[in-house]
Amino acid sequence: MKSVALKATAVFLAAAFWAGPSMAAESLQDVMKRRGLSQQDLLSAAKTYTPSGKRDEFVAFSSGGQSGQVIIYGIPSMRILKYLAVFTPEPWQGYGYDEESKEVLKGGWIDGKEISWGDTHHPAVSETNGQYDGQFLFINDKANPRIAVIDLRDFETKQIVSNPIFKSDHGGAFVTPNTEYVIETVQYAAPLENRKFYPLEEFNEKYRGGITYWKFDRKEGRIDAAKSFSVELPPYSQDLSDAGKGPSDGWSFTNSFCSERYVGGIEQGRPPFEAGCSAKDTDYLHVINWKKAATLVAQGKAKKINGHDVLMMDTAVKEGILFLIPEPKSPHGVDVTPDGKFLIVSGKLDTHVSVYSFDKIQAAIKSGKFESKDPYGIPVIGLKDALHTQVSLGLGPLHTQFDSKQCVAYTSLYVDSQVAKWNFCEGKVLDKLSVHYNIGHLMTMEGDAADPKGRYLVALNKLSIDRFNPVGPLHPQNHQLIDISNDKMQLLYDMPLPLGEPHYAVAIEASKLKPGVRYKVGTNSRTDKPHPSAVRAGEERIERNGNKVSVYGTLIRSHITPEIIEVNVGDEVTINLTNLERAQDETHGFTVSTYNVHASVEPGKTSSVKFKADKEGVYPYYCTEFCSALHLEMQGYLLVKPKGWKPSAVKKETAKAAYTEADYRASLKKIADTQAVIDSVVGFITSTNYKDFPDVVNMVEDATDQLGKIPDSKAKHEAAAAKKDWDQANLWAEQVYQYQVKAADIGLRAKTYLEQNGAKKLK
Ligand code: K7E
Ligand code: CUA
Repeated sequence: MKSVALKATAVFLAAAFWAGPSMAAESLQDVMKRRGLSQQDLLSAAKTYTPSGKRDEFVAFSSGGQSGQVIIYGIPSMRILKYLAVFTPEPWQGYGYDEESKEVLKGGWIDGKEISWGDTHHPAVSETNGQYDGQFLFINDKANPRIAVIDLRDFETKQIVSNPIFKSDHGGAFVTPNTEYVIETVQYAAPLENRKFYPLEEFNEKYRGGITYWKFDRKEGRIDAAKSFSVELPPYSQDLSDAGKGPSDGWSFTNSFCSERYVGGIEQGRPPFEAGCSAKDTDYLHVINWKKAATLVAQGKAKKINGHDVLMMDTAVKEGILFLIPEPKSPHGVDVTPDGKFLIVSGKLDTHVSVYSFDKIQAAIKSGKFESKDPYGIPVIGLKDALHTQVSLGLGPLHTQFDSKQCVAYTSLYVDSQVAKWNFCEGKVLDKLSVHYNIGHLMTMEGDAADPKGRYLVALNKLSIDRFNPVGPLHPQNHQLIDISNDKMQLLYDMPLPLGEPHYAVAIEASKLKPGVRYKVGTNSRTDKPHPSAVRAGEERIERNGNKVSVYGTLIRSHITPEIIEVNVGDEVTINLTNLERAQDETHGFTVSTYNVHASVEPGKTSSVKFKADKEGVYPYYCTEFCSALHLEMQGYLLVKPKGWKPSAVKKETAKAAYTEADYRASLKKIADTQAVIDSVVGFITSTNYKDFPDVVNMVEDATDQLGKIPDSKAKHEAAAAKKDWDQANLWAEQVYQYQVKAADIGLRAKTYLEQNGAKKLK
């Protein structure tokens, strides 16, 4: 309690010092003048500023680009909330440093080799009836074709699956309206068989594109690889995809570029890829009936390639599930409108966006009206027969997102560095806003769902050149927040994003996310199952089996049980730790000096770290999260004994008596004073309707836990005092005080919470 009093005194002194008459508070006008702010700036600030303690309306999940992670931030505050570990080891979360997460990362190994990074592009939130449900998040790795599954109940990556037949991807992750499947498409064509070499001269015959439909098992919260399948596609550089919804549910659409099938070779005197891949005026939009494809696969019509079901092109054509439509010109992305009636494709090298009508496409298919076949025999629907309208928006149109207002869409213009607001039903431009350099994707709130929420748009700009304080040649990315609630778009805020290039992002209403704050005690968070090595208080132990040492320990403020681990050099050591806390935000971290392990053990979680104790010596271990006043004391020793070491070789020195009876009396006084504080806090809490606040109920339980440990230590200090063993008496009295401090700490937190959240006094 002394520290609390000291802190209060310091704050008081500081306030007295600064509040002198010469330092009168600045008025709003003063601040505007001093910082050079306009009325417009103030309006923008008012639209984004989120006061202390207030939360955001939307939560964005942004791809972390080359970092292989996901970046989570709030809208409109643009405050970063978390870097979520996905494809790349991340020490804070213990990701790649504890055994449970290593298993997840291992799921993404390819050909038995570890891959410790990813190039994330497109996150997707799971959907129910085409609407974001806030349960899961998926994201792809373009470099090493993989998809990750993140559970939004705890914001942890649960699974990584690597594509069995692709060598790169881009068009992932996109979900079907009920998240039956997660879509992933090839980017750069290659032979589908693994470890198969064909020269580029055989590109047209042996190289292939494709689309994979990963079956998602919502109950398990995992992709079911065995029930997933692919459709073989021509080597056309499939780009992005989108799933149909509403009337177009059951179909998926994939744009492409380089349908020239150009293979480069500037070394042989041929024009480079960029020229050869953009020679034609049109590429192909792929139209696929995935529901029927799934049925065909179930009927055994797929071929096994690398042990995976692939519906081959000839089968797909024969069964009438695969069609092409010309699309101008080197397009990037395809976006299905919220009503599912239209698909929008932008040609990077064309000023137009093309709006295709799903009805017209279906009519052409039904009547067998095709203008030609591609070299692989796939029927091609005439552009005119599928088009609803085309609108000229500007230079370098890329991606499209939707508003809550009917027929209103926003398209990024890469070359013009603008956002175009337009009406896709009537085909007319409504507004344009200049953004900073080279916008790639853009994101509206739930803007690719069946029921977009409007309000805000974020421009994901590729360059940030002169926008922020310079940090060297490698610049952060720039996410610009734009208000779209009025007819005219209004730029509000620039946020530097310093972790890889976020290609795409999705934003969900914050109220749809309800992540937990603790696990059921003893949970392996990566499998969502009880951890076999979890223990409860009192069950801690160390077991040896040959040279394998298993530690079953617990963490609770402020100690690690066990506090000493003795092993022999060469032993294989596994330390399993269960965090027994129930209080929110009481995470303990764990590491052992120089053994390159780390775990983040949130309340209830069980994590394990494993290493070979290959060097004799003394290695401290400790808790890495500042969890309590005695956090620094949350420590222990790993003693790695050399071969042949014998305890008899050491002369034991007992510590000299250091404490006196007076010390013991002083400790008892301190305990009594602290108890008085605790009693007053408990009195306050129980005089309110605290039971209506689940968070407080948890804190109270936690504090009660701490207090429950006191009688044992109290009996010990009293017994020692009776024997006049003042050392032992003092140490156990001190332990009583520790439990009190932790209880008081939690109690005060609960009291503050009640005061701030309007708890009522009970009579
Ligand atoms: Cu950069 Cu969607 Cu991969 Cu466009 S993608 S910008
Ligand atoms: Cu537990 Cu610090």
